[in-house]
Order: sequence, then C-alpha cells, then structure tokens
Amino acid sequence: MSIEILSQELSQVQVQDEHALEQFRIRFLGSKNVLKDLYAAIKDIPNEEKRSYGQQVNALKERAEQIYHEAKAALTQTLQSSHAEDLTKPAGDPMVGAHHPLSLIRREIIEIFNKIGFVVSEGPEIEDDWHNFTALNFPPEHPARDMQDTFFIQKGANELALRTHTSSVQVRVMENQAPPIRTISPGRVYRNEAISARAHCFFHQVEGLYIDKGVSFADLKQTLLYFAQALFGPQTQIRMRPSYFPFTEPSAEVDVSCSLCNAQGCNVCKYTGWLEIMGCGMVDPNVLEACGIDSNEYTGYAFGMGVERIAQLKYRVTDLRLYSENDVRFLKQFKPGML
Ligand code: 2NM
Repeated sequence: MSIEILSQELSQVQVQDEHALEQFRIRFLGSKNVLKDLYAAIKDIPNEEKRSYGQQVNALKERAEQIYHEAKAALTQTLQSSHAEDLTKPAGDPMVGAHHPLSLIRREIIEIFNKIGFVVSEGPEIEDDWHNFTALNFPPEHPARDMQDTFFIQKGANELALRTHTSSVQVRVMENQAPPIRTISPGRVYRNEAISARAHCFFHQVEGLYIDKGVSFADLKQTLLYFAQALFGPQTQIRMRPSYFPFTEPSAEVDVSCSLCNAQGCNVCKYTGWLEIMGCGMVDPNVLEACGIDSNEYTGYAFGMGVERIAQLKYRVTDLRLYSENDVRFLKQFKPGML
C-alpha cells in the first residue's frame, strides 16, 4: 500500500456509524494497521529520502488519528442528543381515553333497569318480516313496511330488512321464554332517512318489556318515574300523553320535566317545561298471541327510547351527525366522571 493511495483514501473516508468507526480504527490505528508496512519499509528507503518519507508516513498517521477522534466525537454527540430525555424524571399523566357518549348513556340506562330486575337481551340487526313487523301487529299496508321508511335486503327468495326497532329482539325473547319476562334490548336500528342534524339513517334504542300475570299501566308509570328520576335527578316529574303504536294498546308518549330549567321553560324544552323522551304502552294482546303467550293469562308493558335523544339532553349535543363522524375533538370530551 503506497503513501499516495492511503493519503487519497483518508481524504475521501466517511465514518457514518459506530461500525464504520471501528472498521476505521482497526485499519489505521489497530495492532495490524496499514501504516505498519510503511514504517517497516523505512530501512529500504535511500538515506537522503528517509527524512521526507518518514514525515509523510507520520503525517498520514496523525491525519488518521484526527479523523478517528473527530468522527468519534460527532457520533457520541448524536447518540447523546437522541437520549436527551431526563431519565430520572417522574412519569407524566397517563393518556386517558374517552367513552363514546352513546356508550355512556346506554350503560347508564342498563344499570338503572338492572337494579329492578331487567336483564339485557340482544338480537340480529338483519331481521325477517315476521320479527320486525308481522308479530308486532303491523298491518300489511302499514307505511313502515314501505321502501321509503325501511332498508330492505334481498337474500335469494327471502326479503330481509335492517331492523327498524329493537322490539324485534323482544319478539324473539317472548317466543323463546315463558313469562315472567323482564328484559331491556339496547341496540342499533335503521330507518331510510336523509341524513341531517336532526335525522340519521341509523340510531340507537333501548326498549323494555315486562310480562307477567296482572301487570298494569300503573306498574308502567311507576317504573318510568323511577327511571326518569334515576337518570335526570330525584326532582324529575313525568307525564304521559295518549299516542299510538301498532304493538301497544293503550299507548303513550312520556315527557320528563326539563332538568335544565327546573321546568320553568328554556330554549331546550321550547318553553314548555317538558321534554319528550320515550314511547310506551301495554303490549297488544295480538303481539302476545303471535309470540305464543296466552293473553288471557298474561299482560305486559313495553317502552322504547332513543339513546341519541337522551345523550342530546344530558350532554347538549345539537347535531346527530357528531355521534358517527368520529371527530376526536368531539369524542375526547367524554372522559370518565365528566358529569
Ligand atoms: C316503543 C313504544 C311502545 C315496544 C313494544 C315491544 C314489544 F315487543 F313488546 F311489542 N317492545 N317495545 C314499544 C312500545 C316500543 O318505542 C317507542
């Protein structure tokens, strides 16, 4: 190896990592380094050239040492700056996730009814005509059976539908269990609606059903009063207004006194002091019979509420679309213990 070649090598060398640094050290500064041959060759150099030859080899050695020390210093610095954290610092606050507001409300509703003996039942989101309509006493020409209102799915010769309410789950419970029945059915339901701030093509319900001997409208009213006070506070009052559903007779809409203004009137309750939160009624004998329950022996009540509606009242959400857009700026507001 000549002085010229090694000199050129040193002028071009790049030491980019610790491995390259060690290779460089072995080659130029190690116990078998390439300069040793050059030093050994001094004895064969003519006397008058020895001095200049020795100076050139020494210069090579010094240059190699300089390169080595500079590269080592540079590498140590990048290593230290990538470990710039203070490792003795105590840990910061852990990242705490949020729950979806609809999950929070659903959980709260389920807990309130669990305490008085209702158990959760679930069922399929894709239903047949029987469980979604016919068993629930929907007449053949009812508008809900129209394409305008319901999403239908063609599966071979069968027409199926995305369930429009979770009452379909309760039909399955009644078909498969003997009374007494005390159940609540939370779940997603679908309606063929144009999406806006006030309407969506899917939303969430919790429906309740109680069937036994001698169940009365008074039982229904007291249960819903207990529920309203557990959810909105002990000062809450309820009122019932006559209504109509195919599956209940008589039927009613349930209002709760507005907890935001103490029923004094505000823009949320439209200055009425009341907020509509659910529908209810006594299960129609036709529904009981369709599900194999003797309507001479048993009576029952049922109710249904929209989870979005309740979350809207408790959390003041004014646009339904926020529930399904997954914008973290919305979602992260719902931390444990926020209410
Ligand atoms: C409501 C209103 C009134 C209801 C009826 C039934 C069933 F399966 F027993 F017939 N489940 N839920 C019901 C009754 C639902 O939602 C507004």
